[in-house]
Amino acid sequence: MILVNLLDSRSVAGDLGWVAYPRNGWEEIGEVDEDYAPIHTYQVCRVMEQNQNNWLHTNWILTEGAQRVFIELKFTLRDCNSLPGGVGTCKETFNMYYYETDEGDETDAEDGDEMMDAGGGGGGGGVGGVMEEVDRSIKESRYTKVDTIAADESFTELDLGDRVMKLNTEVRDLGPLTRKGFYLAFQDLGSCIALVSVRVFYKRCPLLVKSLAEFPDTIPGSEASQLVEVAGRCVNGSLALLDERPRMHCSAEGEWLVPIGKCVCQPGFEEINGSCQVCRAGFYRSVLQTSSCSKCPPHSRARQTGATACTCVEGYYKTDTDPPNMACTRPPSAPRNAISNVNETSVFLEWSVPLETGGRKDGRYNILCRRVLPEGGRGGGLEECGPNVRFLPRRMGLANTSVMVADLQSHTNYSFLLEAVNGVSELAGGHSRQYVSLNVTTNQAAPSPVSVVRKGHVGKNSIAVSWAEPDRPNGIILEYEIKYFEKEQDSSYTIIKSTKTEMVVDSLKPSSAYIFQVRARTSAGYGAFSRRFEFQTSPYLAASSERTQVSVVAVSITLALVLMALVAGFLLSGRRCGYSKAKQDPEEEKMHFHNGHIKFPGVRTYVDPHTYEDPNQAVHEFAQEIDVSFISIERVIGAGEFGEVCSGPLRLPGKREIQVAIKTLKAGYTEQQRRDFLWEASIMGQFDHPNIIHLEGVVTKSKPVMIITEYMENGSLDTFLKKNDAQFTVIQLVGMLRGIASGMRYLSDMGYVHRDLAARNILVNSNLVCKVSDFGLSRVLEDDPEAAYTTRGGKIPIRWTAPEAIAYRKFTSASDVWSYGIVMWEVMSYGERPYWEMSNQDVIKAVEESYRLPGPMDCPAALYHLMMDCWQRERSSRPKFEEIVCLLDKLIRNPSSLKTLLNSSHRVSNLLVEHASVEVAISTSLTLSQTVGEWLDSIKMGRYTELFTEGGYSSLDTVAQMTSEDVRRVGVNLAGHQKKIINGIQEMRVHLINSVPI
Ligand code: ACK
Repeated sequence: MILVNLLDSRSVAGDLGWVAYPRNGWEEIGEVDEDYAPIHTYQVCRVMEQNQNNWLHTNWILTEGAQRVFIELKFTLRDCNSLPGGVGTCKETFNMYYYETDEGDETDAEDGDEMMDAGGGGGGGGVGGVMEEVDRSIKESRYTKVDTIAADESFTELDLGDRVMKLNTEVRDLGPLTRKGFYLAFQDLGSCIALVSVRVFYKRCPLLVKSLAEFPDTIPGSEASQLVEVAGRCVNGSLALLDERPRMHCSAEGEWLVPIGKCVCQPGFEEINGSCQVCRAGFYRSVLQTSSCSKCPPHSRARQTGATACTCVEGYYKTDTDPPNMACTRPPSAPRNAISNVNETSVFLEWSVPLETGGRKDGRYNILCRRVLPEGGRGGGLEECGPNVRFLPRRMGLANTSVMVADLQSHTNYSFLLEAVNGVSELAGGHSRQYVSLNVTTNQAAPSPVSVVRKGHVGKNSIAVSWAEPDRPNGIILEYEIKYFEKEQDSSYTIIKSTKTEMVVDSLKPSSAYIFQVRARTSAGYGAFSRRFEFQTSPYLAASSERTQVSVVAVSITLALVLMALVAGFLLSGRRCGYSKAKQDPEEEKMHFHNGHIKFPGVRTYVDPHTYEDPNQAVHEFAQEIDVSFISIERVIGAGEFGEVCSGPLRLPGKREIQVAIKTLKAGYTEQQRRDFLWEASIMGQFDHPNIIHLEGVVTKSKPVMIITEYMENGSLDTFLKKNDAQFTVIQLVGMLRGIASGMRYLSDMGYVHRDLAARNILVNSNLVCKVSDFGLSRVLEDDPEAAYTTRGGKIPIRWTAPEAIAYRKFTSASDVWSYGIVMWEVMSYGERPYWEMSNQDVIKAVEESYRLPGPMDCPAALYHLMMDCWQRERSSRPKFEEIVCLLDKLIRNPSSLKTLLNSSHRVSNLLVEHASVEVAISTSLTLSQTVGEWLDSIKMGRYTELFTEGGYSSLDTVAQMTSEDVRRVGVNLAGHQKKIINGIQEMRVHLINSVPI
C-alpha cells in the first residue's frame, strides 16, 4: 500500500493561506516545533458569545484522480466544564465539510475576504448585513457535511497549568469523489479548539510484478468494500494463457487481493528468476502449460536453442497425438511362435507378442487370409479369402494374440500372414512391415444345418414338408433325415430318410401338432438337425371343428372378462391407496428409471464425500466445473477461513447473468486445505431446496480455487437481525423460521446432520428468504468462532448444541432440532447472543440443571412453547422438523394464534427459567369443558381413552403437556396414531395459548 499526501499542513513552509470568516473567528497562530519547523495552528475560542458560526476553508485540494480520500485531524479541545461562566453556550465539537469542484479558483478565498471585510466589523446589521448573510449561506450550502468531530480527550485549566497538551487524532474518509478537487472546511459553533494539523491523503495499490505479470500502480475504487479489477500486462516476453489472463484486485486499503490467471514464457523459453530464458540445445519447451524446458526424450534431439519440440532420429517416429515428452518410437517386429489348430473348416491361430514392441503400447495384429488355388488353376496362385470367411473377434486391429477363422472351405489350403503393427507403422511405410506366415489345410466337414423347413399340403393324417439345401454342404449331400414327433411327446419320434428335398409324412393323427427337424449327410457325416418347426394336421370333422371354435371363442371371452375384472379391481384398489404411495403411479415409475438410475421420491439420501477415495471425484460428481472467465469478482463481502468471500456476476453461456458469492481459497494452501475447502461444495452440491444455499459450481482448474454459490443480498441472519432490530412483523419472523425449518426438514430427510445450525450460518436474500448454509464436517466447527473445545476434544458451538451432543457427541437430527430452538430464540430476539455473556461452562451447567433461555421480548407464547419443546432433555421428545414446519404453517395461516404474548415471568431478560415452570403456568390456568375421551373421539382416536385414563391422563390439561414419549408410553404403538395424537396435542396447545392469558 502507498499513502499519497494531497495536503499536509505541517509540511508547508510558508503561509498556508487558508481563509477564515468572520475575521474574528478562526485565527492562525504561527508556532514552531522543537526543531523550529513552522506549525500552522488555527484556533478559535469564542465560547462566551452566543450564535457562533466560524468557518475555516482550506485551499483547493487536487484529488489526483483519487475517489476516496482520508483526512487526519490533530487538534486540542477545551473542556467546557473547566471554563468559568461560559458553560451555557460552550460546545465541545466542531463540524467538518467539503465542497467538490473541478476548478480551484480564488473566488472562494476572495469571497471569504469580502465577507470578512463586510462582516468583520462584528454584528453586521442593516441591508449590507442581510446580503452578506444570504451570500454566506449560499456559500455554505455548497458544502456537504463529512462529520461532527468530537474530542476523545479535552483539557482543562489545570492541564494548561501543567502544560499538558491533550492532542486528539481523528481520521475520516470521503468518497466517492468525482471532481478534480475539493475544499475542506471546519465549522465552529462555539467551542475552544486548536487545529494543530490537517493531513489529506489517499491510498494506492503499488506497481507489482507477480508471475511475470505487471500490475500498474492503481487508485482504489470509491467504496470502502469495492475491489477494482486490474488486468496485468505480461512482461519479459511472456504471454497469457487463454482464459487465464492475469488479473488482480485493488482493495480500498491499497492492497492487492485475489490474483487470477498468470503469464508464462513462450514455447522454447522458460522462466528463470522472473524472466524468460531460451531453452538450451538438447532441451525443448512445447506447451504453455509446462513451466521449464525439458530434456529431449529418447531417440529425439534438438540441435538449436529455443526448441519448441525435438525431432526424431532416423528410423524413429512420433504420431500427432503422441505427447511431446514421449520418446520417439518405431514399428514392432513380427509376431512369434505362430501355431494353427484346424477343426474341420475352422482354424484357430495363436502367436506370441513380438520381441520388439518399438517402444509403444498401442500394438495390434492384422490377419491376411488367402486361399491357395489348386495346381493348374487360374495362375496357380493365391486368392483373397473373401467376405464369407468369419474372423472372431475380428480380422484387423486385434488386441489379443489369437483369432478363430471359421467357415473356410473343406479340404482346402490356406495361407495366413500375421502382422504386428503400432501407431507409427503407417508413418514408417510398407517396407517396415514384418510378417509371420502359416499354411493350413482344412479337413472334411459335415454339412451346415438346414435352415428352413416349409409346410406343403396338409391333410387330416398327413403333412407335406420341403426344405432347402444347407448353406454350406461341404461336399456332396448323400441323403436327408427327417425327424418328427407329436408335440410334447418327444420321447418317441420317427425318422425318415430321403434323397430329395421334400416328402409327405403320413399316418398322423388328425387335429394334432407335430414337430419336424431335418439334417443332411455327406461323406464327412451328418450335419446338425435344423431347429424345430411345428405344423398341425387338419381336423377330423368340419362340424365339430366349428363347435370347437365357438367354444374357444366363448372361453376366450370369459377369460377376457375375468381378466378385465381383475385389471379393473387392481386399478381401483391402486387408486384407493395411490394417494399414499406415489410409486404406484406408472408415470412415476418411468421417471424413476430415467437415466438408468432407480430413484424413488423422498428417499434420496446424502452421500458422505468420505466414501470417495478421490475427493476430486466427489467434487466433480456433485459440482459443476465453471470456467473462471465466466466470473467477475467485484467486491469483498467477508472473510472466510480459507480466503476472502467476494461477490460479482456469473455469466454462463446461454444463461441469464446472475449475482453470485465467490469463496476463494487463498494461495499457498496445502493439499489437505484444498480438500477441506472443496468438501463443502461436495456436500452443498447434493442439495436442491429453496431453503438451502444453492451451489452454482466450483473453479478447480485454475487458481484461486473457488466455490460459487447464489448471492444472498442480506448476508448472514444474525447480523441482518441486529441491523434491523424490531423492524419486522411477527409474521415475517415466523416466515423466516418456517423457511429455516423447511430447509432443515429437507436435510434431515436426506439423512444429513448439520451440527452447526445457528443464525450466523443462515443467509438471507433480498426477499427475506432464509437459507441454511455452511456445510462440512469437522471443517464447519473448525471454522466457527463460536465453537469451543470440549473435554473430549473436538470443537462444539456450546450455546447452540444439545446436551447429548456436548456430552457424548450424539449428533442427530434431534440435536439439530435443539439448535433450531436456539435459532428461533435468536430470531425472536433480533440477534441477541444466546445466554448473553455467560461462560460456556455455566451454560452447560445451567442447561443440565433444567434451566432454559427465557422467552424473548414480545415473543408469541406459541413460539416460545415450540422453542421449549425443541429443548426437551429427552431427544425423542423433541418435535421433528416435519412437525415444526406443520405447526409454523398453522400459526401463519391463523395469525391470531400469534397474538398472545408471553407472560412477563417467562421473559425475565438475562435470567434463565426452569424448563418445567412454563408447562405449569399453562396447566394451572386451564379450564376446559371437553373430557379426554371426547377430545380423543374428535380426532378419531377414541379407542385409546381407557389407556389414557389408566396412564394418569384424565384431564385435558395433563394431556396438553404430554410429549411424544409419553404418548408411546401409555400404549399408542402405531406410528400413524402417535403422529395424529401429537398433532392434536400441539393444536390443543395453540388453542389453549390463544384462549387463556398465561
Ligand atoms: O454476514 P455476512 O455479510 O454474510 O458476512 C459473511 C461473509 O460472507 C463470510 O462468510 C458472507 N457470505 C457468505 N456466503 C454468502 C452468500 N452466498 N451471499 C452473500 N453473502 C455471503 C456472509
